[in-house]
Amino acid sequence: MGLIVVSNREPYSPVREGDGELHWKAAVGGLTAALDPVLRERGGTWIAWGDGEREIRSVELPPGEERYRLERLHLRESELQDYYYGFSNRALWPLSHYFLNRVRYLGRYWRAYQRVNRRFAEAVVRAYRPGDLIWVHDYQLCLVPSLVREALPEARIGFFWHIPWPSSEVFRTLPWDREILEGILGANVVGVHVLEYARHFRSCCRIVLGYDNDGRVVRISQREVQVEALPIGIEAQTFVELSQTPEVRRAAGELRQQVGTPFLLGVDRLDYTKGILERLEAFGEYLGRYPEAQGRVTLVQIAVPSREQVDAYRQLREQIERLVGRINGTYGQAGWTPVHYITRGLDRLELVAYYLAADVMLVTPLRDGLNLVAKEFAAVSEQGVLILSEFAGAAAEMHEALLVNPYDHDGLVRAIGQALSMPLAERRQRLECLKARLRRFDLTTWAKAFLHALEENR
Ligand code: GDG
Repeated sequence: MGLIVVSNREPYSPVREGDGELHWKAAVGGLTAALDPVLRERGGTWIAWGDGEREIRSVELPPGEERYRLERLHLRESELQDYYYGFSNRALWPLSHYFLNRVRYLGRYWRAYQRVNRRFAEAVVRAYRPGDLIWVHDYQLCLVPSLVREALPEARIGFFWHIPWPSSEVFRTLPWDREILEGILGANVVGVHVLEYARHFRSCCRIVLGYDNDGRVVRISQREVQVEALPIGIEAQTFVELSQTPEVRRAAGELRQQVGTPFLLGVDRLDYTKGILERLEAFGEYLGRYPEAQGRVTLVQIAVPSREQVDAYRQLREQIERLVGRINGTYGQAGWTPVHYITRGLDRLELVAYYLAADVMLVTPLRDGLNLVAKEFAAVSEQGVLILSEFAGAAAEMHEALLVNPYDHDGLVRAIGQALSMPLAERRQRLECLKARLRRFDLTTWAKAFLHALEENR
């Protein structure tokens, strides 16, 4: 039985080197890491938006091994604007993260979203062979399950939603709430990260569509849809191995020397959901309240710009830059800069070196589907402290972190103090518990558990 994976982003991107030759580079991120090995093993097709190299519609991957086929859908610039930057990132993204003040529900966006989802569904139908499993990913592709179901009533279709599922009171503000739900319910199995999201999803199905639910199942007249809470894991072993290489240990040592003080670390896509401003404000406040900390602790914030075509992201970047300037201007001294702010993406080795070198990791999103950074840090760190927002899905399984409410300014300031003064034995003990769980439920376990649920579904 083959597997068909459907996602907005490609698992490998085409890159032209200086010599003009084309190379396929594995994309950074969980999805490629999780599903590339499964597809290598089972064979099949990955369908995604082909970003660049428009004449290449199909390619065998991974380079040199040719175990599965990537089908690339080319989108017109206007389609990309309205389907991706528009409906996906100006409607569904803020809606699901409870940012109703940022949503834009435009008919133009919705029409493009329908059109592009239809093209993805057609590609699935073309690639399908009887017995294949189909696994559709994320909020950009909600309509694909039902569109494929219409053409292939017997197909086994899974859908995984990687971001939070909001309360029905919030979800109902979407003018196309019914259509989105019906789209997803074309699947046999719907996966989300945590129980709370599964509960919200089922109650949306009841309140918006009038479908009953019974335990984990949503009942539709002819069928049942299984809703599973399956938090994604990371390649824990790979992260640990990387952190033990001489290169990374050397880089971590150099970083500690260069920063010159113990340091707090933030690593995020530059996104308003990640709570970067609130975190910076809390750090500024901490320095103001405890003058003895000035010159003795630093915040390193890595914020990789994303979705810069959306105004909200550009504005946020400016706000962050102003605030960093203000804190550094207020508290900086010769030889010490309070906030080191980095917007360049790091390669994986560098990132792991930062995790290893940091004293405290600040993962304080206002809302986050899961948050992989929290898991990566806990896998790598040997004596650091993880401060984690209770509004990140990861908090449901990482009880040994210092859990904080990122909206509670004073609480955040206190947590910084508590983390910096935590005894070594306690830090190690908390990390040990976190690491044990990360090893047990890693990325491979996650992919296998979902596919198992899909195979077993009747
Ligand atoms: C969505 C959901 C859910 C970051 N900077 C660099 C870099 N990264 C990597 C991290 C991590 C990934 O990017 C970010 O993952 P997150 O989970 O933190 O956040 P989203 O991108 O918003 O992901 C989220 C996830 O989907 C999976 O379901 O957890 O809730 O929003 O892996 O390491 N990697 C490198 N350089 C960087 O500078 N190499």
